[in-house]
Amino acid sequence: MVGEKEYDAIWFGGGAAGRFGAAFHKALGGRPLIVEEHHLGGECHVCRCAFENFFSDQASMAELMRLYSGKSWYPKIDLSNISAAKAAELYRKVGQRAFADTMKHQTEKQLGVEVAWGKGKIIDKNTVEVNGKLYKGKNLVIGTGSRATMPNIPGINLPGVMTYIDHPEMRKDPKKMVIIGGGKIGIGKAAMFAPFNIEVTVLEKYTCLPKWDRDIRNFIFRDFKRRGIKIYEGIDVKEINGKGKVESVVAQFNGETMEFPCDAVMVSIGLTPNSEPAIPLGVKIGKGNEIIIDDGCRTNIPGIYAVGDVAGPPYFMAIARKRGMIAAKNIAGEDAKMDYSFVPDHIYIPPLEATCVGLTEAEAREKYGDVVLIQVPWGPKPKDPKPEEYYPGFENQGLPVCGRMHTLNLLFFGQNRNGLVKAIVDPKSRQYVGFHSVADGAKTAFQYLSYLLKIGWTVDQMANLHEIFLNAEHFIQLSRLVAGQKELKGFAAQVYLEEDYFCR
Ligand code: COM
Repeated sequence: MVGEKEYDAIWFGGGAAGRFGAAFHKALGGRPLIVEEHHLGGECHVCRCAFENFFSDQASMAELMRLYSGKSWYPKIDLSNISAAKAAELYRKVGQRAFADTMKHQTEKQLGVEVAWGKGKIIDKNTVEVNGKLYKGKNLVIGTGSRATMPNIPGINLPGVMTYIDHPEMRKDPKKMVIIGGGKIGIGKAAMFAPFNIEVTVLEKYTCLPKWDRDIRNFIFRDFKRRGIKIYEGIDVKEINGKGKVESVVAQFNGETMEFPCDAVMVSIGLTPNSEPAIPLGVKIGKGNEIIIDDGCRTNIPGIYAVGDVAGPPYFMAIARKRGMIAAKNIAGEDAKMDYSFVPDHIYIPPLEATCVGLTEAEAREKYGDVVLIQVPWGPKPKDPKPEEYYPGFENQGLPVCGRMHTLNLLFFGQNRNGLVKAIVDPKSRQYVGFHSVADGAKTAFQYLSYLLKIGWTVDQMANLHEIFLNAEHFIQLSRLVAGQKELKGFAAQVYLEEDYFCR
């Protein structure tokens, strides 16, 4: 049976890219149809952004209870029975459904975008079949997302091996978890599981968080060391062992074989685009399984677009949504282009978050020579100060981070756990070239900071903004403190005690 309408575009997949793209397309006056089997919003509310937000909030609670327990007026809190599986269960029962309803309501009712619910089959570039009905479209937009990349090693299919997709499905709390892969997913998961009394070890083949600023990396890994999260870099995982379920991970490290006993494994070595449904159309596929697109999200076949993760990195929701928007504009006859400059990045590391945009200090030094750092904390870092004790110079160690923990950090986070903020400035132009933070709540500002970087925002312009003090990222007030200087000096960097954060 052929539907009576011809749509301007069939959006194959209603994830972040397809949902936003179709909504934008409709707003532009087009006739979009989304084809979606499961939920609008894709994996976001099932196992990605929304779920991670919820789960890391739970992990933050647990970590803060541990930190504050018995201090000042806080009662002693017994955390021996806390459960990551229960947190996941709550989200499964309430959060997933609530988000799914919201997406559906917003898309279909509020925005009036049509959705054909069911498993779609692409017949040709103008025809998609759903539940035996044929839908016709002038254009086809593929937005089928990505999946976790799995290493081809023995034991990978054993029960107990998970990816981010299975995380909300946890039914039991593991005691020991090995995380394979120390990218932003793996490092985030490590910080999320550890507060639930799970012993976590991260095994990374190369370097953890290689693209992040050194100070941010140092902060995270120092904090991991203190919390007992072990990290191995340069380690090659060979197999996962177990009789009927995961019992250990075997790896080569410094020429030796090592075995890591565990009852759960989280695989986080990367993402693979789900380009398979589009292959019969003849679209070009890249080495990473991604559909190759131009900067207008067009594939090599006229009338076929690809948006979101299926078109390859950067794997970031804002990029997915924007690819949808750009495809919609181009279908509507514009000539719009993606702009991949100054894309921020973010990791939940409960109880804090790491966020960055622009150049790292090393990249900025290479490009601009000497750069100015506007940073707190700065100066020498005391070795393991105790909570609730005054240290001379402590004011310099304890400034940043508001949000969830607000000023409590200053008193309770003796071990310098209260985050850091760092702006990097080219002193000649007085323009910012990078912003970095470990904080709580600063990610909101980074959405706008990325735009300010793009337009060449200067220290002097920043000094003219209106801060609401206290705030999570401090860039306005810190910049104002130095903006009067004819020759910018900034605040010097943090002096780290030489420490080795990694297992050897
Ligand atoms: C968020 C998914 S839950 S989407 O980008 O709003 O569709």
